[in-house]
Amino acid sequence: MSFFSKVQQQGRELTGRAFNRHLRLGVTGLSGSGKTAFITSLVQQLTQGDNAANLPFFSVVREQRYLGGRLAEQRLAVPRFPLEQNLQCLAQQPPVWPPSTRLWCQLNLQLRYKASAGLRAQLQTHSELALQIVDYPGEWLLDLPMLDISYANWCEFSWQLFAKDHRQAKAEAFKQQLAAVNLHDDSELALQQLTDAYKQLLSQFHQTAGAYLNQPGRLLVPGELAGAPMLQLFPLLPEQAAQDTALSRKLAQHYQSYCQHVIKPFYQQHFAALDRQVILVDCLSALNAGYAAMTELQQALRLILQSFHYGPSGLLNRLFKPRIDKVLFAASKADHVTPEQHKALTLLLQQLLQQPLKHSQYQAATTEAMAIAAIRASSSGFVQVEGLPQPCLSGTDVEGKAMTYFPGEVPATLPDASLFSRHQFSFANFRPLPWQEHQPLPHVRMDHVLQFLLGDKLR
Ligand SMILES: Nc1nc2c(ncn2[C@@H]2O[C@H](COP(=O)(O)OP(=O)(O)OP(=O)(O)O)[C@@H](O)[C@H]2O)c(=O)[nH]1
Ligand SMILES: [Mg+2]
Repeated sequence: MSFFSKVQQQGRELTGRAFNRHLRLGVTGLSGSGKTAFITSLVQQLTQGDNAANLPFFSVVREQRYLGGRLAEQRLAVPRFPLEQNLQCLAQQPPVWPPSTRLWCQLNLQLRYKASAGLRAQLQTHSELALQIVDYPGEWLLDLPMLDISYANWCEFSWQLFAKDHRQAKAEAFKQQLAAVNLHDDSELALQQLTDAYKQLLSQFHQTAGAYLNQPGRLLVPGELAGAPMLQLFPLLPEQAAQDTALSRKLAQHYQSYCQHVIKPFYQQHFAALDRQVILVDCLSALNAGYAAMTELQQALRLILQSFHYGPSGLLNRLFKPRIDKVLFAASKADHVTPEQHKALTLLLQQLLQQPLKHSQYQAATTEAMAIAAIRASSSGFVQVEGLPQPCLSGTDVEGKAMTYFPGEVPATLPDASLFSRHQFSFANFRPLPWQEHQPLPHVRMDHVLQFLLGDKLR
């Protein structure tokens, strides 16, 4: 794109922002929390599912003022969110979930509607809202907290984490390898060998249910950075990091470069200018994984959420310092439990987020919490047990076996360690329901999601 058209496009974005016709939606969540499924569903609902029977709570649709959504053009150099490929996965027989995200990508939507009242309703046949959504590998999100600490502090933090029950045994071999290392050898070969060992450990953690905090994220999903020297990065033992040696100096340098040249630009490009945010949390998988997983999930969310700016967006703010004015906390995959458990799931999510929510910065933003399924993969009903109706779910498990069962209750408060020693949660995963292209995707509460995120902008 030429300099002139780039400036023109940025100008259009600024004007749109000033007049509130441009909205950047941030979809935030750890790897596997359901970001890609959420974006796929949201876009599909806005472009093909826009009827009142499918989205009864979305007022612009219910009031028959929604004229439709279409994918807008975007810069050719910007990777595009693979909407069509994701929908193809879901339309396959048997259907499969869209793959995990390996690179960042973006989608622009143009929503057309009739204004409900005021000057715009009288003067214009229709109004438009541009919606921009970005997707990225969840692993990268966990790098944001690294910006706030030094290399030595990161080593301290990492080894405290690796001492936890669900990690300790796995970290032992790498710990021993480090303990025997020559701290004066900062050669390429030594660095690469240790990085490879750490990378292996990170992959093991990544496959451990409930081990969320794996840094640096690019070591797991390097994207375009594969082979870059600053990815030679691992945490020395804290007492080693505190010494001024060739190895600790080199690693501190790589850490600095990683923060400066990878995390900061990623943050500035994709997160610093968000208007609204959805934070997806997969509470049910954490419950399945046990107490240590729940605490680590809470810690990860607290660290991540410190990186965002919240507050009302006045005109000047909107132009020069966009702030997030609405945040939706969504417990994802609510179709893994029966509907009467959704209330408890929402309460559990609120408890999990209690610390970040208490933080004063949120008080300036409007927040809401709900249990949702971006793509519903089960249907709910009742079976008679000893003459009494008992709620149940039916669906197909990942191996293709049909199941009808009661998945169990969701605790409405954060369970303590003793509950996990007495009880094993086991909320199962489902294969997506059979679906035909151009039909609305089945969901739970995506109409509430759309109303909360976009309702006021489409009035
Ligand atoms: N039943 C059900 N499962 C879901 C839903 N959304 C996501 N899933 C499951 O969760 C898995 C991960 O979802 P993704 O959307 O790929 O998660 P992500 O946050 O994009 O993950 P990364 O790309 O790795 O960061 C899917 O493969 C599904 O198995 C949902 O609404 N209902
Ligand atoms: Mg994804």
